[in-house]
Amino acid sequence: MDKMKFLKDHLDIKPEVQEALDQGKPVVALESTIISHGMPYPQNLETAKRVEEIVRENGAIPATTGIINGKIKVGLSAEELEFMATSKDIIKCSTRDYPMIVAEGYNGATTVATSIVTARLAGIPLLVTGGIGGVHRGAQETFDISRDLQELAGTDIVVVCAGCKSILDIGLTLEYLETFGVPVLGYKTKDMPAFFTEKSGFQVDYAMEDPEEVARMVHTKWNLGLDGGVLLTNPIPSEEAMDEKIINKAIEEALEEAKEKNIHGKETTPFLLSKVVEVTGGNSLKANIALVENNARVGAQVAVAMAKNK
Ligand code: PSU
Ligand code: MN
Repeated sequence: MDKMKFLKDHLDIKPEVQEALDQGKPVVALESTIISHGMPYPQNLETAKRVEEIVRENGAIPATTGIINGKIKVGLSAEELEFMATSKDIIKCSTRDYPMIVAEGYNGATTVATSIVTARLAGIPLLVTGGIGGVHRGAQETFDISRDLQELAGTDIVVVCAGCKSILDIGLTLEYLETFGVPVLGYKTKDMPAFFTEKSGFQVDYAMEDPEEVARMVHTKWNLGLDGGVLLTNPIPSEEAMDEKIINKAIEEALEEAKEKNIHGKETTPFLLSKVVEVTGGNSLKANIALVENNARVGAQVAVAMAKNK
């Protein structure tokens, strides 16, 4: 089988993204599970568009990833973005689902894991998301560890996120990343953020003062032959952060209900996320949008610094 020919037929990189890549200009990859399964319409579409705008305002080209009719998209048109935001016929695509969705011509929303796979195919070294998946609470029993961590560990990429929600076991997630050699950086902070709040109670490995410092660190890693990803955690802006007690209570409630209903597998994360939104009456959605926008700004600035520092 000719791999090059296969990719030519199945990988659809938007011309402006390909042009930027050819010229060594900064590109920011973006995921689509947050659009199709992570936020309600119309906020999902508005946020996806705004995030792309912010990436441009900060000097980089946005490349939202997704799979439409089996075509792997790197950069979506306005119509495709709208499709990802409104269609009910979109599978949450993690790594094990990816070949099936492409082979059968289905639609797939890319998680962090498959956005990394897609960015790797296209040659994009930076991805912006809201929150990364990780080691779930009780993983000692369930073995529920997001594929996001493995793809991050095995790919030369920087993933910018606002930490992870405490629907996960943040301590175990950090241990797992340490085992796989993934540096966890804090953007202007030594505190590991917890998505809705600025602090999780855990520390990151290193605080980074500016995008240039991140770029220097990342290129040093790769030049040393230390292949694999870097996680840059960027805390939610303090004025947007949620009250820790309220959010923790919502998460506890969500976890309880998931247990009662025996929710498991790929349904777990979307179930917990939508429960939290329900329990907090939409306040968490507002915070979610603010932190994703903030990640887009920092991610684009880091992509610019990485393109300069090559
Ligand atoms: N965590 C969030 N918001 C999200 C997700 C996780 O706070 O939208 C999504 C991301 O797409 C992430 C995926 O890659 O869920 C992880 O799912 P799982 O735990 O099933 O691997
Ligand atoms: Mn899982």
